[in-house]
Amino acid sequence: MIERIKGKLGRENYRKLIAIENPKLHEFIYKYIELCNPDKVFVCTDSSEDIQYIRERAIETGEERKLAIPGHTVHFDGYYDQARDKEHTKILVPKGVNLGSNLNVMDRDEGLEEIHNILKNIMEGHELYVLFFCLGPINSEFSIPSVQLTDSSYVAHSENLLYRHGYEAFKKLGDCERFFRFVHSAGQLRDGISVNFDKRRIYIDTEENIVFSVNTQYGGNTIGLKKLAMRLAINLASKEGWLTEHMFIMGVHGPGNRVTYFTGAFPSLCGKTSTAMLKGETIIGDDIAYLKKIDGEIRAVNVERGIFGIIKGINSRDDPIIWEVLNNPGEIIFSNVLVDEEGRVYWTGKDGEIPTKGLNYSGEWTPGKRDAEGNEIPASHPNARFTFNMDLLSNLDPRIDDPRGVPVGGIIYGGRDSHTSVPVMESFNWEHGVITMGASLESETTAATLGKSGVRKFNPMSNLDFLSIPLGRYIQNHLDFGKGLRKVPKIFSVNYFLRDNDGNPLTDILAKRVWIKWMELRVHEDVKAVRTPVGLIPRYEDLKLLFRRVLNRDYPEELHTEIFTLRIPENLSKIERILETYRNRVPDTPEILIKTLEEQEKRLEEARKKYGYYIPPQKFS
Ligand code: SPV
Ligand code: MN
Repeated sequence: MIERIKGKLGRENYRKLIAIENPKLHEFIYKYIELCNPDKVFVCTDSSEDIQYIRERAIETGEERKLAIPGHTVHFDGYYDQARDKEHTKILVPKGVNLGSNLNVMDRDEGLEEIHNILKNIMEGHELYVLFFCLGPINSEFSIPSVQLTDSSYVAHSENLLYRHGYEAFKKLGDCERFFRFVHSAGQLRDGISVNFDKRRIYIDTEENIVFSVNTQYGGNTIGLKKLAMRLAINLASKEGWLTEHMFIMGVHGPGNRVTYFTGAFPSLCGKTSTAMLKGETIIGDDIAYLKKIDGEIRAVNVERGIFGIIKGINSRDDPIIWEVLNNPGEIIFSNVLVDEEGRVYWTGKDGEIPTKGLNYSGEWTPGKRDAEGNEIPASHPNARFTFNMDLLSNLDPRIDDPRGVPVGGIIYGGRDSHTSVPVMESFNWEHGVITMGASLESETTAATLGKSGVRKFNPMSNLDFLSIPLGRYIQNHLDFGKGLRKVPKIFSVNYFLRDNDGNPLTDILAKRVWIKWMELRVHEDVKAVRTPVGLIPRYEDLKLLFRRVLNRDYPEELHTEIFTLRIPENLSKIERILETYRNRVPDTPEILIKTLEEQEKRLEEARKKYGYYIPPQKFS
């Protein structure tokens, strides 16, 4: 067998591989070379020549095409392969293990058998790329070394932009078992696009820390180090006593040059990246964070080094920093946007006009084009994305690669909620925040996952899609995490999507710049807050000052009253839904969760008796 594998690798690649003295790593790589049977194998080290080779392969294979601006390329995923496929993403569970009904699971033996059958000879005629990365900063207690096998040059190229290179780190590490493993094949391709999407499978084996992904190209299903690694890391973190979260990390700049770090968990397409990118602040990460308790404080690192961001709605006014990057030379992969004959890209919400013809994820496109089901095809998919390394950003926080991470001052939970929560609120304490804000998070579904958009869904910590441990245990881990700290971070909720009775948005997109500054002041107790039955809200006078200072805008008291009115019926029905879920569908729910929600319910009932169903904030001051 080894001779056959050596033949596929060739001398140079074999040399690169054995320079890492790790038998477990070799065993894994050889096993899947043998099974997938690619024509040849390329081992990508951290060298610029190897990284350049992957870039070139992405063009040669047709998975990417060059665009007009130097460094820019475009990739198209298949028409039916435009988002995360939750239905076919499964955690493999050994017999006798029960992860509860909130997770999509499958018997491990059956899953492994099925996926190994699909993988057999799947790479015939393809080149396999072997890549090494480090999740989290290099040389850090947060680091998780990872190896990716993929026959997609687009996936390999994306990962080279999105993650810290880890070949040298693997070499230093030598013989070790604590590393993540990913096997991906795009399967059969036509014009550079996966054709067998009906056999798309993403299977997660936490026993051996391997994720398999086949017959798909969409990044959320294929970029092993992103959401696939996240499932492995949630399981590992639970065993080792830390947290893996669907969170951005940002530095918020307060008075006197103070920088306070926040993490924020939002479901996909709910303003997570745009918050992390707010003007005047600095970014550490926009999607995934590892959190550890170090010396009595919570510290966080960005697992990634690049952004796979949603492009819809990016314009020069609301997202000036990303806009600048996207319109200048630099290494960027656009996916599922519209491309015109001159190689310029367009997306929904971009400044200017969308042309009347071009190429998109459905092929040649003109307005009014319909798909096989009769649906009108937009110029650019709502989940179209850009991929770049964060070095292109002018607002990159200098501590991005700090091996000790940054101290967390505040944690934010946000969702897409048209009618219940106020725009910004602070919890009474850690437990109250974890339970009523994190564990009770609901959000309307978006185009980031396959299926209908706009449906209100329970999504605790915005992390439900990625859980690989029982939900009750996951929440208990959060409750425990706040114990034994010198300084406990404050927990906040935000809601950018509040609407009036006619369905009109109540807050402007720029108001989030004010909410974040208020939260920063609260972390340091620089302003007071108003106690309501559900949490602490801002005082009118503080927001008035901040609106003036941050946005140079007036902030009328009527607006404050409208957006901070406590909506009792909506809050009560939310608690009812959440309690129903935890009581009936989460067998290992911590008792304190039920108790805390019941107490909140009681406070709401009492307030209703005293002040009515809709209570303006002045009543609580
Ligand atoms: C998300 O959907 O939460 C993303 C993109 O950040 S994906 O990689 O698809 O998960
Ligand atoms: Mn995400």
